[in-house]
Amino acid sequence: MADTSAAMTDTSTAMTDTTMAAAAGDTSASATADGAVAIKDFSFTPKDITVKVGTAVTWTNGDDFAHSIESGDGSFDSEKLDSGATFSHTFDTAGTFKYRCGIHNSMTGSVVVEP
Ligand SMILES: [Cu+2]
Repeated sequence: MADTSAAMTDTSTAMTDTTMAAAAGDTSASATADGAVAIKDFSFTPKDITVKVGTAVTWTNGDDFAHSIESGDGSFDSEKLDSGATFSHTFDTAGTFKYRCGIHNSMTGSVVVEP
């Protein structure tokens, strides 16, 4: 009898874990678990990325030219990123954060952080 009770408790725990795993790993959802933005051909891909609060977004410069990340509000600014360099920022506040390349101002993108 005691074993049955324990098994039921375990099932409940497992269901909770499954729900959390689905939320974090479901690539069909609009928000991604980890944010990755490629810098290539003078553009950010994806140009607009949606992540959950607490997610780190990493930019990787795939061009042969230096780029940088310059946020609109100064909350996340990178150094000059040479070819192959990366820059990460963890977004702890929900909202839409526009940014651009500090070297090529026509390169723009945004990070949408969902609560
Ligand atoms: Cu640039």
